[in-house]
Amino acid sequence: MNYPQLSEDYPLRDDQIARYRKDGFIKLDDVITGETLQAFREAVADGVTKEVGPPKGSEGAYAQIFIQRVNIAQRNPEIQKFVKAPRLANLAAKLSGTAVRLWHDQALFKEPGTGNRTPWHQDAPYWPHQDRTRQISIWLALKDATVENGCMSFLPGTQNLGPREPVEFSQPKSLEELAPEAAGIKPVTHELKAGSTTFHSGLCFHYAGPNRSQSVREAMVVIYMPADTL
Ligand SMILES: O=C(O)CCC(=O)C(=O)O
Repeated sequence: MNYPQLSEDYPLRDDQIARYRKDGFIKLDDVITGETLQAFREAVADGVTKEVGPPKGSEGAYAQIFIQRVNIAQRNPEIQKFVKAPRLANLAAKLSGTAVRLWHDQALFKEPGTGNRTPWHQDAPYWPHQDRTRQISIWLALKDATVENGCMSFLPGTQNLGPREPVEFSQPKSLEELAPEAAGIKPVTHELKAGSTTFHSGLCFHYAGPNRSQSVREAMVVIYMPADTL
């Protein structure tokens, strides 16, 4: 089936672009909606179940944070159709101000009970690129993301601090240790209804809370890098 929404442009405003560049993140509502959202969610949920089976519970500290399926779209044509949507790539390009290409995708499912807090971190320090300033991630809520089930929080302006050490998720560090200059900056927490998104810079510090709800927190993340990345 075809989903016309995937190739239609989202009505992004100039003030939203300016806000992303100032803060290093932005919330955009209703990026994927209706039957397109339903099909995207089903494709990812089915794909994750096929790859990992039913929830297994804890397997060490990292596994307790979330079920992570990196590049699931490469293994699953149904998911690929959504991950490669021009609507998503065009938003990433306009916000970051550069032509982009797909870097990777990941399904991140935080299980109830075992889904611990995702520690404060930046993304780009984990990546091998020469220039780490312009990567951008879309975090799409496949189901409503709330404080109770582990939505994301961001530290505005921290994309300007430059890359810090990559954080070992099983041995989290405090923000004071990672970025003492960020003391006093207030985190912004974004609950999202299904189909809404946050976009964040690969250098903006962020974390997600634990899942204290009764059901899985389902998110799909699509990460882009500048087209000329080496
Ligand atoms: O979903 C999460 O728990 C963390 C996601 C994250 O860190 C990211 O998308 O960069």
